[in-house]
Formats: sequence, structure tokens, C-alpha cells
Amino acid sequence: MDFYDKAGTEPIGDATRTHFSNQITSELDGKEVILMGWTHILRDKGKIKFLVLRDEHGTVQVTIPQKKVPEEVFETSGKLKPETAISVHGTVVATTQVAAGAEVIPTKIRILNTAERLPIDVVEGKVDIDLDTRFNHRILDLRKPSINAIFRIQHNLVRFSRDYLENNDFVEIHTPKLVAEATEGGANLFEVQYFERKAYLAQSPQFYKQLMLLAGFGRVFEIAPVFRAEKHNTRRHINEYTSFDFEMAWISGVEDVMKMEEQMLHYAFTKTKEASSAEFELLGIDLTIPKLPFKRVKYAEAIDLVNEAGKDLSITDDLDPESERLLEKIFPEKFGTDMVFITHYPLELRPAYTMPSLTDEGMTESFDLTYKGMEITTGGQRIHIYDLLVERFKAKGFNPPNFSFYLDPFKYGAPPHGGIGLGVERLTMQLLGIDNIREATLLPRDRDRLTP
Ligand code: AMO
Repeated sequence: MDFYDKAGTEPIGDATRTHFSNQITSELDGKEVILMGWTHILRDKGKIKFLVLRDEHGTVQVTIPQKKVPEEVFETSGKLKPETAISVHGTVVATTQVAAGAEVIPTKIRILNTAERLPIDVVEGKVDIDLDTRFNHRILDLRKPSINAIFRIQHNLVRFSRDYLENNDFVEIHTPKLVAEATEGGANLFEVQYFERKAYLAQSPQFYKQLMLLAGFGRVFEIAPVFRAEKHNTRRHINEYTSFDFEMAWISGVEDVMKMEEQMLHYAFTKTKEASSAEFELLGIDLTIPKLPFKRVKYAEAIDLVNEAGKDLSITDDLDPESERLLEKIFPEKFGTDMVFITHYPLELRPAYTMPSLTDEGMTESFDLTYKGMEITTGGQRIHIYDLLVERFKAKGFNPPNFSFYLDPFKYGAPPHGGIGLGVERLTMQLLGIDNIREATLLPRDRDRLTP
């Protein structure tokens, strides 16, 4: 049987990877290495073939001169197709011909698995393809180094944010995603059949993260999917996103919550810039780390600013996408930063659990964090006084007995507390200057998409 036909059927015990592509440098000149990855680019010049092997950390050139390699190796290399899974045993040779300063001359090329004709290119910039086609073939799409890099950076942002919280006495929790009631209002709930009853997919861990503080955890966080039945396709909404939530008890006010978030993000940005330097370089991004403390602006002032720029909003209007675009320009011009807390939202615009403001009549002890004009976080102090909480639920038109599982524990010495919900995809898209949130989502769910 031909070697190519047998590909992937033999045990590969002798083929343990020794190096990643980005470790092949001139210092390894003369060393034997084993690489594993995909055939990224193939150039056949007759008596010499060039193979660019791509793995998790980049690419490396494998040069295959007919005269210098075993006949079988030369023959196998002629059979390689784009995205064939291979291992390459070879010798590192220092050379000024390639940017990395070294290439590999193979002594053995092994086909670990074959690849059919590709529906989309994995080599970047070959053809411009539309988003929908890319998402239909998302697994291949993600193999492109610049797409893969987005999620490596996202990983580090989440990892270092988690790190920061763990170092500050937060406990990671896992709360139910099948729930009985809305937390953020009923407009965008997904209903599911739960045996004989109706249930919903959680819009937020809001009630449970608060309840865990009442259960004796001083500080908690959760990083998990939440579901929003947004009917419209927009560039910043998806129907399932990753919510990064934290909640902290014994606060003296909302300022404590904002301080925790800005310090967490400052830490995460600083550490990610360092840990993901190769990915940032690949994407051509020089990350600016916002200075501490982040700017604070009251909602009333933000409304004035967009109105001065031509809008006609009242204090109880939401900041629409056009206003966000305006603020994206106004904030850096006026305050020299693109990371701004908007505080003191009116009661009308905030959920029932939000603490009314003691200083600003009709307003709340809550905030949004905007990054390059877009809301990436909502947070605030919560009501911990039972009577006030029930009153606010009624004022919002809810029937308190439906929420007794949430409300009742507030009768027993609930500590003052507050927290945030941060959209991981929104943070990623703003940080990387990505226009559509779907591109900052591994496998997006929107009105039209449930696969892959
Ligand atoms: P909110 O509903 O504002 O607040 O959501 C918090 C953050 O989640 C992100 N986000 C979204 N991301 C992608 N697609 C969507 N459809 C979407 N909706 C929201 C945004 C937003 O700032 N319980 C409160 C949080 C809290 O107060 O702790 C809440 O869920 O980045």
C-alpha cells in the first residue's frame, strides 16, 4: 500500500514533538528536531520544494532539496496538500534566507492525516471571504493564525482577570443556567420547556451571585454563558455570550466596586500585553493600557455631551449606538482616555435590584464602563434592605411572591454589596478594534446561527 494511503493508520510512538515552530532559531543549528503541524504553504520548484509548517505557535520553513534528503522524503513531500497533518523529523540549519534565521532539512516526513480540498483558505489574505462563509467553516477559519490569536488574547484577558480576583479573596462559583425568572427584565428571555413547567435560560447570574454573598461568601465571581433573546442582529449583540461577573460584600459604596474593576482590568491588560506579545505583534496592535483611576462621568453629563454634539436625548433615554459612536470621539478629546465609567443612571433605566442614589435624586448607585465608546460592563451597588427591595420590585411591575427565593434571604442580615457583569466578547472586540462581536466569539450564536 502507498504510504499516503496508509496515512494516519500507523502508531506514531516514535514521533514525539520536540519543538514548536517559533523555537526554531539559528542557535539550534545542527540540532535534530521533531515538529508537528499542518502544511501551511507548499512551493514546488522542481528539484527543491519548500514547505511552510504551521503549528500552535507560528510557522517554520522546511526546505526539501532532492539531493540532500532521502528519496522517500522527497516523494512524500510531493504528495502533501494544504492542511495535511504531518510530523517532520529533521536538522536545523541556520540561514539568512528566512526571517526566523533557521530552516529545517527533513530526514523524515510523516503524514498523520490527510486533508480534503479546503472549502476556505487557511492562508491569510488569499481571498476575501464574507463573514457568513467564514462562520460556516469556523473550525478551519480559526486555524488562521490571526484569527486564532484573538482567542489566545481573550484567554489571557480572562485568565489574568481571574488571577486578580483570586488574589483578592474571591471564590469562583457555578450557578444554574436554567432558571424560573428573569433577572434583568423580561424582554429578551429564552423560554424552555422544563418538564411540565416553563423555565428560562439565565440572562445573568445576577440573583445567584448576590445570594451567595448572603450565603456567607464574602466575594464571588463566575465566568459563564448567559442567554439573551435579542431579536435583532447588530454588530454588538449575540444571543449567547460569556458573562464575567463578580460580586463583593461589605462595601461602603459603589466606588469600592468600580475600584475593584479598574484594578482588575489594569492588571489583566498589563499582564496580557506581556503574555500575548507575539499575538499582538501578529495583529499589528500596540495595546494602550488605560491609566488608573479610570475617568468617572455622571450619566447626566454624558447626555449633555452627546446633545452638544447634535443628539436630542433626555435623561431617561438610553445611549443609542449613534451616541456611543459620538462618545468614542468625545471622551478621548475631552478626558484623554477611552476607558470611562458612566455613573448615576436614572432609576428608570436600571433593574429593580439597583440601589437608588442617596445623593442624586431619581438616580442610582450604578455605572456602565465604556471602552472606546462601547458599554463593556454594567455594575452597581445592590439593594440589601428587604423592604426597599420589595418596594422597587413592585415599582418595576413585578409580583414579589414570584421572586421569594431571591427576596426572602434578604430578611436575614444581608450585607451591603455590589458587583459587575462584563461581556468577555465586548471587551475583546474593543481591545482589538474588531468591528463585529461575532469575530470575537469562538462560535457565535445569533438569530440565524446555531451551528457549528
Ligand atoms: P447587562 O445586561 O448590562 O447587565 O450586561 C452586562 C454586560 O454584558 C454584555 N452584554 C452583551 N454582550 C453580547 N451580546 C449581548 N446581547 C449582550 N448583552 C449584554 C455587555 C454588558 O455591559 N446583571 C447585570 C450586571 C451587573 O450589574 O452585575 C447585567 O447583566 O458587555
